[in-house]
Amino acid sequence: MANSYQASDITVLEGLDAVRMRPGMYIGSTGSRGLHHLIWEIVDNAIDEAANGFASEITVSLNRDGSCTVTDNGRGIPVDTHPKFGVSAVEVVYTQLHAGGKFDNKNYAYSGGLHGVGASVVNALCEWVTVDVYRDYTHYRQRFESIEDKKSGKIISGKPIGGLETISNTRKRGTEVRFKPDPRVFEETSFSGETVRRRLRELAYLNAGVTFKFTDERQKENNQREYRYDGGLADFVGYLTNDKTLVGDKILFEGGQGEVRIRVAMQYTDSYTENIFSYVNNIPTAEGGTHETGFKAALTRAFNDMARRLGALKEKDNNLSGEDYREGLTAVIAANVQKPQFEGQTKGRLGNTEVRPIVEGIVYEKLDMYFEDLKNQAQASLILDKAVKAAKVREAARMAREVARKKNQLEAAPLVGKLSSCTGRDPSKNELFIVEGDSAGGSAKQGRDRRFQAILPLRGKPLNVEKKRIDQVLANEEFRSIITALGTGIGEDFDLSHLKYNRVVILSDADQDGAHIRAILLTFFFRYMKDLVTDGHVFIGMPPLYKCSRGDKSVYCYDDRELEKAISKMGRGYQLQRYKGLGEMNPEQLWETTMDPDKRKLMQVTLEDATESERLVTVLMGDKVEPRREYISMYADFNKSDDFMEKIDVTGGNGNGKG
Ligand code: 28F
Repeated sequence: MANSYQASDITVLEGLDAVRMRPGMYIGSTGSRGLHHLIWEIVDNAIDEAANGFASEITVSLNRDGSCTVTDNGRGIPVDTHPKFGVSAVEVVYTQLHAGGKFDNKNYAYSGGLHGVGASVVNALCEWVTVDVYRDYTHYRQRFESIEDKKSGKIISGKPIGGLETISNTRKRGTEVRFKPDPRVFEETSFSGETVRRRLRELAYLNAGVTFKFTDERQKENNQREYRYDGGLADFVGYLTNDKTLVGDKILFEGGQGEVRIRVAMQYTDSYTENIFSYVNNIPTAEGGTHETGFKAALTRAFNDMARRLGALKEKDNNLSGEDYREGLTAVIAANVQKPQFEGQTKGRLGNTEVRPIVEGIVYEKLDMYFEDLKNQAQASLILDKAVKAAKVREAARMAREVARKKNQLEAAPLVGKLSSCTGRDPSKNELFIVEGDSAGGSAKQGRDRRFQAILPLRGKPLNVEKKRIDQVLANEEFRSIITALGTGIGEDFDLSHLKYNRVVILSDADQDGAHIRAILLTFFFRYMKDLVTDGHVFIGMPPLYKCSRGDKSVYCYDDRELEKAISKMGRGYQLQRYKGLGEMNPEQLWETTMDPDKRKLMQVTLEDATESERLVTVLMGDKVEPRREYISMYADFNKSDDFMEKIDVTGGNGNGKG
């Protein structure tokens, strides 16, 4: 049969060409996240060397020629000839998909997890790769290229160019890998310095004592950063809470059983929200998973047992809920699992069921020991008092919701009154525009497509929820109308399946007030409806800043760059209108520039970096004035009013139904 495979075909297929044919299988996408996975793959191998105790410093440089260089000061990849393949271990590691040795325990195939696909996948998707090994007082080098065969037009991926060369003697030790992503694979091949810098800082927190050095050769100045945290996770929670008022000391512990290891750092603060950041093998699990549920179950059980022991709970009292004990808690949970299975929309949830009971056992035992210790009694009472108060407030809030629900014919009337709902009944098609100001709300109501677009005008600035308890949030008219309109409930009651609108679009002016209202609404969604954000339902509407017209020709410009282009195209004698606010546009203009799915631009809000977003929400919206003033003076560029947006990782997207 012509199409039967011989053994050789299978090895060829298994080769790097298979990777280039279906890159998404190995790195998830060929967009920005997939591009940056090339860096994380190589950095992972350097971190392995550090985790095994052989390296202490890892450097990453983004070079002017578009390549990236990663180095470590470890033992250096072995250079001896591999018995099975007859080439150096370096060549094996970079040309065989399932290279043996230290990488065995990583799940290679893109089985939902975007991780541990190995260095050879990086090689397959790059124009060229050079590997320098400094080992046994000798400097070796091997080069690989992906070249297009002129005759057949086929590309041979990651081909070794010559063997492993001996360059010179050296006293250096370690491995240096330089690689240039292949523009024939990636639409965009320029790395984001900010993305790399933030991830290296996070890796430094997760790998105590290892120095991470970052250089962005493409920036003129201020392009070097160095991160090293000897306190590891303890320093991480310190960073996450350093703008909050602390309650009690840090609680630190770690443990392991079988193939699972867990490290935990906890810090209570006087804020009302819980911030738990969990990781598996250094990979953020924003959607949680079995390690996180194990941790939460143990925490609830340990605190309820302690509450009864200390008499804070009487025999007849019900247990307090996990939510009560987690109010004001910032915690980092770092699990290490041999064969992690990642699930969920962005593969950010750990699925391994065996992990939950192991983590629950370790965390319960460690917390029980910690609070048995006499020196921690004071802290125990602080946490219990907070939890008892939180339970009372939660009960009050539940009553408030009950009352609201019971009277919702009356109560909800004014709220629904404010809402101009749409005629369509299919949530997957419907959109809710939350519009700043009545005049803009009026234009939006008239300009919209009422079949699938609902309008909820906001009167003035809503309450800043960062400093408020849940009952105060529920008491606020603006938020009550949003909660009622969305239909999901909030906090513990939140249920995404009740969402009435697939897209929630924040429409506010392009000025400071607009940015502040956007920030408050995003804080509210981030704190009380986080899955609305992580599930990709929250968007920022982008009204035009200018209208450039000449004669009967007119162009809407959405930023200064577009304006310059429009002006240069129009030449002299053009008219320029600067839109100060949405209210200045008539319904027709508002529709065609900002609401028409075929013409508008929406920015989808994603929580790429939850830790950073969390800290920024605290700094900007928290009640400690000093950090906010210092932050605003350092970072906010008032001309670019979306400065805050940049920080919350609003990733650009057309959002007109395709995204
Ligand atoms: C910049 C990226 O890739 N560092 C690495 C090592 C060290 C060893 C190793 C790597 C054995 C045969 C699989 C050295 N000596 N940084 C890196 N450092 N790989 S990758 O071994 C590879 C395995 O093939 C190493 C003794 N044992 C292991």
